[in-house]
Amino acid sequence: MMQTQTKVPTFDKAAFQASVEQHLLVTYAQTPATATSRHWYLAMSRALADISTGNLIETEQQLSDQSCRSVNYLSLEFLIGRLTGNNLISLGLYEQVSGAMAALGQNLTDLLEEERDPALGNGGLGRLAACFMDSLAAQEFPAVGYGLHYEYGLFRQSFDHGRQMEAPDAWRGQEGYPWEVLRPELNQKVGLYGHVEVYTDDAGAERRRWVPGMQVDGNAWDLPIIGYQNNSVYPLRLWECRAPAPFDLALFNDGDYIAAQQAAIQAGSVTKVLYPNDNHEQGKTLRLMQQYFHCACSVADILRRHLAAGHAIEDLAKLETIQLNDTHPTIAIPELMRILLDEHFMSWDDAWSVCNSVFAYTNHTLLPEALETWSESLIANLLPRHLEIIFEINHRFMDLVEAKWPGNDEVKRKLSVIQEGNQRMVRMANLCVIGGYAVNGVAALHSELVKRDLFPEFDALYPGKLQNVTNGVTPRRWLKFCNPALSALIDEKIGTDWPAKLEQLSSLADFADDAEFQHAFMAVKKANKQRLADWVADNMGITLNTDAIFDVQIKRLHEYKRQHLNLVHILSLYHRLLNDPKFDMQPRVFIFAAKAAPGYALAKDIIFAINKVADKVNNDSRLAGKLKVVFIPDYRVSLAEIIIPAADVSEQISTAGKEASGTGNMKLALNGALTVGTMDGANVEIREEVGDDNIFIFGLLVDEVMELVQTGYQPTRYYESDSLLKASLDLLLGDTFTPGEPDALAGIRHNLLEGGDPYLVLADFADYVTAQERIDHAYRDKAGWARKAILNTALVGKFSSDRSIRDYVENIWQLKAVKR
Ligand code: 26W
Repeated sequence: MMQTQTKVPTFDKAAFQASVEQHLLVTYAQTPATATSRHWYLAMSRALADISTGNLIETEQQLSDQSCRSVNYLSLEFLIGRLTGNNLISLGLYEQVSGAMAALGQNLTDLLEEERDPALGNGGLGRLAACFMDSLAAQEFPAVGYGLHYEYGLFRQSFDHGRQMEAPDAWRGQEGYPWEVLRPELNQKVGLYGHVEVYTDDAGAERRRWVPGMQVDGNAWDLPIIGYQNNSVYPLRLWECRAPAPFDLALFNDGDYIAAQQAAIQAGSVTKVLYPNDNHEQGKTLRLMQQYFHCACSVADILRRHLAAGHAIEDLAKLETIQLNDTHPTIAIPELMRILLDEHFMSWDDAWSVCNSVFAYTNHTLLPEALETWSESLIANLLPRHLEIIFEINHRFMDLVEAKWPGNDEVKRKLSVIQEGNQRMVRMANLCVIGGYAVNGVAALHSELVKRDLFPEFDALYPGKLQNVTNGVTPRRWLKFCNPALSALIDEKIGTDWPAKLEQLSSLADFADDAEFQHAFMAVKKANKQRLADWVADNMGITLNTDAIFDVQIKRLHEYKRQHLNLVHILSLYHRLLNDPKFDMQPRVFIFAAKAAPGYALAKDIIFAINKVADKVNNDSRLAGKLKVVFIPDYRVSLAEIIIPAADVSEQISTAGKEASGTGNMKLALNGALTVGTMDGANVEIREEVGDDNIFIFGLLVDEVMELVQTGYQPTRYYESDSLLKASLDLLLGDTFTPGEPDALAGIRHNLLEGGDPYLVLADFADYVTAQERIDHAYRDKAGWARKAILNTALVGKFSSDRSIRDYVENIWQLKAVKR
């Protein structure tokens, strides 16, 4: 097949081997005789990082010299996953390095397993940021990612008698992470606390400035984002907070030495740990410190680059745009205003017009408990000058609202950045919409709901500001790297350009009915199922039948994602297998993986329940192996890379209107899994692409959900009138699954009945069961299933994050690609 010429650096095997051995000795104090696999992995990765650091510096220089417009992607989370294997693919060096290491007596696949996942994110939002960085570099759209260098990433999860336990995640290990490079010349100083000083400048004008109560250091760590076979390398710049030397602190604290040490200890903990909440906001002071620290370092670094390249501050928006990944970095808006006003002495209007054309904001959720608000008093204490600026922004905005809707106090109350009440709160999303030039949702349906339900007045006030950019995933990690067998098969059929041009997969549709291709495709699926089954056998001691349907639900544990709907369906299968002699089903393995926020009791109860049901079902000989349930512990990117290629069925079963997009749904479909899903998030667009015959849609639509809730949803009605549902839920009573511990699972049933079932599990149950029966029947037709699976892979090219990034570039950021 045709192949285009790719730019790959020439590889000098002997020099590379020498570099690895040099790192082994000099960086890790090992000889080939003493080195473990881990040492070899570290030394090899350092040797590779040496190559990419050179390219990083050269790319930076080129972009600065050529005055290229760039995007700054600000995110509190980048869930990058392991870098070494993926970077080898991007560098185009996988085969060569494999050979070079083999000659040193080392197996590359084993070495790659030594890498710990950098888990600097919770879930979808953090992983999206990682895919976007990959796609920016792949297409050479100038970009810098700005995040935090957490000492501990997302907690490690284990199960103790079925219950989630959390342990700290020291992702860098004792030796440090081999891909990161410290950039001391980029360090920043960040103020906190203190007061606002009014003074008279030389021209006699009254001015205001912030006098911080203390200062902390921001150290910059760069991780290389390596463009796919193009030699461009962009920085993912992660800030680490360090307490400054006590001497400085003592000054700031009026000589109170002990208090200064206390403050230093507090400052040292700002970037200690990633907050483990997903879609739930808690309002903790340390979290606001993290957010401000992140924004202060990043905005200062953006301005440093801009000014160092010789540009005027007034021209900032010509060269830089700042994308806010959800509201977590919102404080960057008043921070930039503060710098423009108080340090560059710009007028309010000039400063505001710069801000207004620099910032854009992505909304990732409509859940009210996830929309960030910060108490006014907390901000007043930590960031007094920023609060003044927020008030001024709001004051001027209220004039705009008054002009549009004269005398309408209700709309003012609704749109105001300040939420009134006994504790006044600052609404970060409102500040983002007012302070930026674009706002986007993350899937077509979600963006419509942002306009219709969340921000209708903003949409009227600023026509065109509210947009959609449908999410995507990087095909390099989520197909080429994680599914090498399928990738090789695709290469054979359509050539090797698809990882950078995923639309090309559509020509695979021509082979959907080709029996030979169907066999090859399903043989790959089977081998991937075996790889997962081996992992489960080795790590969990559970044997899986690879002829069974592998049915996968992998995502954070949350009520709105409805892992408990899946559970109640499993209970219904258990009930039918034991009580209905006429009932038959295709053998099925239900695979779960999910972390619950440590403070989310019901989510943890659902994990416990699934584990307990698994214990019982997996060992019940009456089921003749038809039903297995596996909850894989410690879900993370590297596990997703094993599970996704092995999936037959992808569970995307959120209550309609609640899942903004989903991205696991895209990865699973890309790897040939069939979706069972609601009309929610990007499922809607997946259905549009693959067609109704190749997806199993069920459940209430968004408007039906809303109407049912408004007219008074009564879950007990469903319970009373559906005997299968009743029998299934009642299995949660007693001690069927928790011998000696009766009613240990009853809390979930209670939540669904007396608790009102806030996510309408019972309302969707019957239709879900029907969809699952359709899956069961479809799987019996081997050729029919193969056809559907192939068409899923073939028809989801739209969901490449390369396309998402092009949408951002064309509709929001207005960047030009810069080739190296
Ligand atoms: C402040 C607490 C908090 C923490 C994280 C609130 C909200 C979040 C995130 C916005 C949650 C999140 O990851 N949202 C997910 O974003 C994905 C990428 O756009 C979407 O695909 C998911 O549907 C959405 O749940």
